[in-house]
Amino acid sequence: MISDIEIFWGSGSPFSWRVLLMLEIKKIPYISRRLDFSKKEHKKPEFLKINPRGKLPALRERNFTLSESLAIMVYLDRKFPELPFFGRKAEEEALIWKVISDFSYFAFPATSRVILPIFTGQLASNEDDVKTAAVEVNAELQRLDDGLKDQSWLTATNIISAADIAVYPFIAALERAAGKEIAKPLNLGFSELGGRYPNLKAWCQRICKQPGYDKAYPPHWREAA
Ligand SMILES: N[C@@H](CCC(=O)N[C@@H](CS)C(=O)NCC(=O)O)C(=O)O
Repeated sequence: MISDIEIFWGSGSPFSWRVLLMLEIKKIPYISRRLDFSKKEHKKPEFLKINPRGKLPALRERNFTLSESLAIMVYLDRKFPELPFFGRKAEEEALIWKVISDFSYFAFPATSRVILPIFTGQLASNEDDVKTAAVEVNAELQRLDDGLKDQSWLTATNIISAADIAVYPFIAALERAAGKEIAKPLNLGFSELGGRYPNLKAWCQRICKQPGYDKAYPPHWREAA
């Protein structure tokens, strides 16, 4: 199917991954525009016209441009309502936003304090802070694990939703970061997610089985496993 939806994204960006997962799972046709962080393509004037902040992801559909992963997810869900990712009923939509808000306010700050220094080679100078943040991250992972004890998805709907897609890339990034050789000696507690958080691991595996998961997976993660 021909599409006018262009998606600008970067490999390994959890925010980009949210959008790509949604596009693939909902089978929304799109034109992929991968930008290379190492070449600073996201800071070039041409892209700054689409997102003046120079951040990925972004969407362009003819004259309409949009940044912010959650806003893009809402836009796509409205345009392609089959398999709704933001629920059908008021209660469902509210609970999906509750999970996303919880994650954004309580888990994301500590999560980024762990993953950024590890992925950007700045662990040595931030080791103490990474360890402190990891304590907070573990508390949040425990909450998620407890919540998944009796349900398959992060909200009690019996289908995958935007809540799962918004949170998953960060959990995958945490597991990958903690499993890196340089991070292993710190024993951050989530390099083998399933050992401590079996419900969360099972949820990750359910997401991995979603259609299009492989296509959305960060390509450079495969190249440098
Ligand atoms: N709140 C934004 C965050 C976007 C963001 O921070 N993207 C990162 C990649 S994960 C980025 O583009 N960083 C490049 C830079 O800041 O130079 C969203 O949800 O889309």
